[in-house]
Amino acid sequence: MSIRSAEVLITSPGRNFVTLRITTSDGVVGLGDATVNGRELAVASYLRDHVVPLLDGRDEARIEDTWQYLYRGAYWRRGPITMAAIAAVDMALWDIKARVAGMPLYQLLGGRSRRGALAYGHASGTTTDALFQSIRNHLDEGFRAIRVQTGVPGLGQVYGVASDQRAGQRYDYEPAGRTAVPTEETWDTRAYLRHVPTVFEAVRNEFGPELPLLHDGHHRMTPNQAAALGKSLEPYDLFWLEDCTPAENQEGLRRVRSQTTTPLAIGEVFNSVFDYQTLITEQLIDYVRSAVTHAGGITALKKIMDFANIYQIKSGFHGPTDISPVGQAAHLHLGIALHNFGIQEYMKHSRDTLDVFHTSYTFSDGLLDPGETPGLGVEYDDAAAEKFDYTPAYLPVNRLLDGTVHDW
Ligand code: EZ4
Ligand code: CO
Repeated sequence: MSIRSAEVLITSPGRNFVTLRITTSDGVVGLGDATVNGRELAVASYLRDHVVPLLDGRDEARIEDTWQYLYRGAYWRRGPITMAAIAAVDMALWDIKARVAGMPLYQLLGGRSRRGALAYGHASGTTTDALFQSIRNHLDEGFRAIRVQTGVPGLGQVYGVASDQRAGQRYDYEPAGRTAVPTEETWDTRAYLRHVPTVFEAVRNEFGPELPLLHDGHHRMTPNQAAALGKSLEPYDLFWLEDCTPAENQEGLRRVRSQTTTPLAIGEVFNSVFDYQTLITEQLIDYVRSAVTHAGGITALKKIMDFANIYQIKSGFHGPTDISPVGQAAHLHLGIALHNFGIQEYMKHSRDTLDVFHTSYTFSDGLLDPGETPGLGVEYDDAAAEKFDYTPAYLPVNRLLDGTVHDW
């Protein structure tokens, strides 16, 4: 058998997705996710113009060799676009290998290590009442761990917080609002640092000590500010504080780590094991946040996790709705098999998205399961996909009160 064709598929059921579909000479089909939110067409071009021509006739069984060929062979290494393109090829080849074997992919990755993958959902509110209601909705849906994001008094729209919680509105569909240029938000770190501990105190008082609570700082703090926030949240026993400082500077986490026992998660914008080298070997973090889609695929993410396992660092793979159901399925196959699985982010995809991507993973009693369908367990519905034309959409941009562009 060999690779007969590779197609780059773009669809936009509420938000944009780039998918690679590889078909073998025997007609076996594999899918890979290549979506980079807000920069989708760059990956599509990288794949179409520079990767697809190299795949024709290759042995689809040689996954490691193909990974190395695309990574080392390009000479230009790393970066989100390159690594998402490699990831898509890697996922599709694992999908094919498992379909040929007639097994769900997790069996080829070592088999089941647990009953299910603990998931967390995203609660948010501009007010305490709205936040409590959002948490209750998630508990009713079966979530057993919850991320808490909150508005900040005096600021307007804050990314990660649905602006209007009525009618179940969700923030992840808002940035896909399809504006020609990004919307802009205003940020004040001091106001945020004063407010967040009061919110966690209220949530603990209302929901008790057991519920695992997570929080995302979205790279907005300096190491010193992050250390202060970590300390002030210690009484509320967070499961993790995510992306507390800008991700480029690994050494910055030393200051945070030495000052607080609040567990730290980082890495959703990372795309290589080298982005984690200091963080892992110095045990500066507790959770790896990478997505299979942005870190070079299953092959690469498994290596990061095996490296992390030596240092008792666990997984917390990035699972927002801009990771397609193909990428999310890959997280579940890897997560169920890894020894050092921690938790899986889970934002349910929209009905339209699930009409395009038919999934076989399940969610019950707080746990996700990849299911028993051979391969990744996702089918792409071309007829449904064609109904949704690509439309540019951007994540927002953050500015300080004086107008300075800030991290977000
Ligand atoms: O900003 O998915 O933890 N989740 C997040 C997400 C990311 C988006 C980026 O595309 O921080 O909301
Ligand atoms: Co995040």
